[in-house]
Amino acid sequence: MTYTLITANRNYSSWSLRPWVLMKALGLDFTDRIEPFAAAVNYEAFRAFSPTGQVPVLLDGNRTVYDSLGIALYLADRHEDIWPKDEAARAFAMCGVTEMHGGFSALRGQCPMNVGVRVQMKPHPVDLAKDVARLRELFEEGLERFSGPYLAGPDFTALDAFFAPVAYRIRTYGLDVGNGQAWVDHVLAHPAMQQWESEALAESWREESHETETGETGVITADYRSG
Ligand SMILES: N[C@@H](CCC(=O)N[C@@H](CS)C(=O)NCC(=O)O)C(=O)O
Repeated sequence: MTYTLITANRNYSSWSLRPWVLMKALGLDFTDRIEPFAAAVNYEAFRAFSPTGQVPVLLDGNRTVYDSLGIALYLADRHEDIWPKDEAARAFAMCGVTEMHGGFSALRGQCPMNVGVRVQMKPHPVDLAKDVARLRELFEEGLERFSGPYLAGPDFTALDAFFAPVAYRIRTYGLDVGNGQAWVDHVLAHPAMQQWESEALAESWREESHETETGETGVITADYRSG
């Protein structure tokens, strides 16, 4: 029996992208089920399959595994290569994943993922500037210590998956991550990320609250969505 991974809109759903790209990049077989956002809040509808009323959710037989970090940890118990093998790289990856999961709230709040759109941003408030500086530091450290092209060495791991939505945000909002841009370019060119992006651009769903949030960050200079 294969897994079923339930995710939402490619264009907006940053938490969905994490396990999706991890499973794709590692070649794990799964049925890909999309539950698009139908409203600004989808709690009641999503409660039909998710205890938190949120996506992503992984179904493994009759077991429901939820939360992007819960899913990554569950998969790591069953499959090799979710974490780097090298002990130092593994420690770096685990700390980075948990830092992303519990932190970067200014980045998440002020730069919502909107894959197909480009924005000329207003000047960064202090909290966002701190998050961007920390991203730059983390990316540069990973690339320098483990020699790239991924954040914790030669292979795509959970660390890259957890920052994959950030790569789209960096491009959408033109955030400066210094030499960390090499990772952004590399991960955006990964076949799994290319697939996610082409599906995002083809989507015809538009969710007003996400669009409004993006518009508030500055001036929209391009929208590559064709759907
Ligand atoms: N901590 C959760 C957060 C999940 C989350 O916030 N998911 C959003 C979609 S990206 C959601 O389902 N929102 C419900 C809604 O928009 O109604 C995780 O890591 O999976």
